[in-house]
Amino acid sequence: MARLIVVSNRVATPTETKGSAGGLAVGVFGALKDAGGVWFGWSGDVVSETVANAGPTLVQEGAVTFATVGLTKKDYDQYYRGFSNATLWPVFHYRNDLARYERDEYAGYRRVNAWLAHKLMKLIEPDDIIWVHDYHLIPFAEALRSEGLRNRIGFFLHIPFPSPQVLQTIPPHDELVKSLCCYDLLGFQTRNDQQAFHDYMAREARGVVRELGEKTGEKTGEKGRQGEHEGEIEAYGRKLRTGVYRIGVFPDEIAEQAARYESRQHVLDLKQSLEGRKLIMSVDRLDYSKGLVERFHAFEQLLEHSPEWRGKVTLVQIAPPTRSDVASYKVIREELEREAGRINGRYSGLDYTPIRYLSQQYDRWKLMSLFRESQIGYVTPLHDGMNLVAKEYVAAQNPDDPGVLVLSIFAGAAAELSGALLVNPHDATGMSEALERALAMPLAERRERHETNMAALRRNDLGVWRDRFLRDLASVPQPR
Ligand code: GDG
Repeated sequence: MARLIVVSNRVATPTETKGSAGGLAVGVFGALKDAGGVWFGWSGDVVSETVANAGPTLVQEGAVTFATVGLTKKDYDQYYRGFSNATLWPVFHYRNDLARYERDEYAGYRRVNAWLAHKLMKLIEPDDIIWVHDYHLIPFAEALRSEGLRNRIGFFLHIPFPSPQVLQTIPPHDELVKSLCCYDLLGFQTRNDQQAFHDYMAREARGVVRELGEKTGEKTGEKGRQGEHEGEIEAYGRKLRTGVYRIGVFPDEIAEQAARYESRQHVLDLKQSLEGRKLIMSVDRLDYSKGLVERFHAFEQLLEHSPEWRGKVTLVQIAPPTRSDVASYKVIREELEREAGRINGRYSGLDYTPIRYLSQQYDRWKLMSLFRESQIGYVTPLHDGMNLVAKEYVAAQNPDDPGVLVLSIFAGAAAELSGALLVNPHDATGMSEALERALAMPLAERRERHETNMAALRRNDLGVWRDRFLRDLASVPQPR
């Protein structure tokens, strides 16, 4: 069996792969453990040039080598904070209004990709399969190819792929797409994202796009393949495959842990403090793509238009800050604090605060047990590649008395979770109506919706996502 090399902007630490950090790290590590190999990327540290050049630092854990490098301040500013998070992230989430373009940041982005690729070259063996993750590393395969590498290289985009006109707001859009064509397999979260890429390839890059049709589970006998289209592209002198691979979770493990933590002190404390009120739970990295302000406004409308709910329902929003040195993240944080304060000022009582806004990180299993305790999972991003919180919320419910998922149509997860109440995050009235409907939903309907969602999660769990991608990558012809 070929070894696997995983490349991602950040590398999980060996401890994080043991369970509590998050599903993705555990899922990817599972594949690495089976095949043996290397997990390569940035350590998360900003270091001097001498230290950066001395890397990578290698840590061995069984058959897996964790190989990490530090970044200099300049590299961090240009590659990570600049082009990745102040250009690509906003544009790929349809927020061109928040994006900036600086030529030297783009140059830094390409320089760091080339430097990382050069560092990795020494660790690659001839039959290794290379799996690169996310928007920070679009030019990575091109850099490896220019060092002469012939191995199979796949890329999975965790975030949406924008429509061609939106992508074109990034001045070097054509170079980025040409770089993507140096991969052998491109994986997208949804059919929409894949289609947007195909549209660009056909219309702007004048490539040949072949839709190879929909794979059905019946034809292949495989789990979780329904609705997953395959494509083949010929462009810039290369031939590559595209596919839809919807990322999932391990639902039974989450259900088990959420139930195990149910009687812990933090849950009892929360229950006591709610004094019988209904609980709406939201958890997101603090990011403008997650639609937090719009969500607060819809909750405010519920209190405004349905006075019977005042004092009877609490929204807990957990939002650990991320990328706080990027200007637009400071703005969203201030706006959120202001809006939570304003709404609470309007509707609080001496013993009631409608929104509890917690700007901090919580333990993963604690979060799952809070999900289980709540009546509504309120997940309303403006754009989201998949949104794992929606899936975790479903998995954490008590099947005998499940909560209701209120989910944005703009989350990739909406294509699978047909048992959710789907909402448009730009429609505050529609969202507040959905909240009301969820709060009053009879048990039989809640159970039915939950079963539908759980079946979808089991059909396409994290293992299915990972194994399908790797199997498809292994089956593409070896590049010449
Ligand atoms: C990107 C794409 C795509 C959140 N707060 C805490 C915490 N979390 C965990 C959640 C979940 C993860 O972080 C967030 O994943 P999401 O999928 O919701 O969103 P992104 O971070 O934006 O991820 C997204 C994903 O990649 C995977 O492909 O689905 O669309 O944007 O697991 O539970 N975990 C802990 N404490 C917190 O306070 N422990």
